[in-house]
Amino acid sequence: MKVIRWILGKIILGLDKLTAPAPMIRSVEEQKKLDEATAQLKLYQFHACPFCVKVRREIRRLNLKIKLVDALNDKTAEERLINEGGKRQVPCLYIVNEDESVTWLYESNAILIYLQTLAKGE
Ligand SMILES: N[C@@H](CCC(=O)N[C@@H](CS)C(=O)NCC(=O)O)C(=O)O
Repeated sequence: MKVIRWILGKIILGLDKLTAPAPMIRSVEEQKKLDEATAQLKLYQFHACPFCVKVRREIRRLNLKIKLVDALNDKTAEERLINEGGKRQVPCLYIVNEDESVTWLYESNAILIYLQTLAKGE
C-alpha cells in the first residue's frame, strides 16, 4: 500500500510539474498589497498529497506568497496542526484574522474559495 501511494505521489507530482499553471500578473502595487495580505498565512501540507497539490497549483496560479509547512516530516508542525487545528488532515490553511484570532481552515475547496476571494481583493 505504501509503495502504491509512493508511485501515485510521484505521478501526481510529475503531472503537476508538466502542467504547472502560469502565475497571474498584477501591477507592482496590487501585488505588494496582496503579499501583505498573505504574509500571515501558512499552508500545512504534505508534498505528494493530491489535495495539497491542488491548493499549491492555485497558489501558484494566483501568484500568492504563502509559506508552506511540511506537516508530514516536521513533527512540531504536525503536533501543532493536531493540537491547535483539531485534526491531522491536510491541506489546512493557518489564518491570522484582523482581530488577531486564528482560523485553521480545512478542506481544499474551502481553501481555494478563501484564496480566490483574497486575490480579488475582497
Ligand atoms: N476532503 C479533504 C481531503 C483531504 C485528505 O484526505 N487529506 C489526506 C492526505 S491526501 C489526509 O490529510 N490524511 C490524513 C493522514 O494522512 O493522516 C480535502 O479536500 O482537503
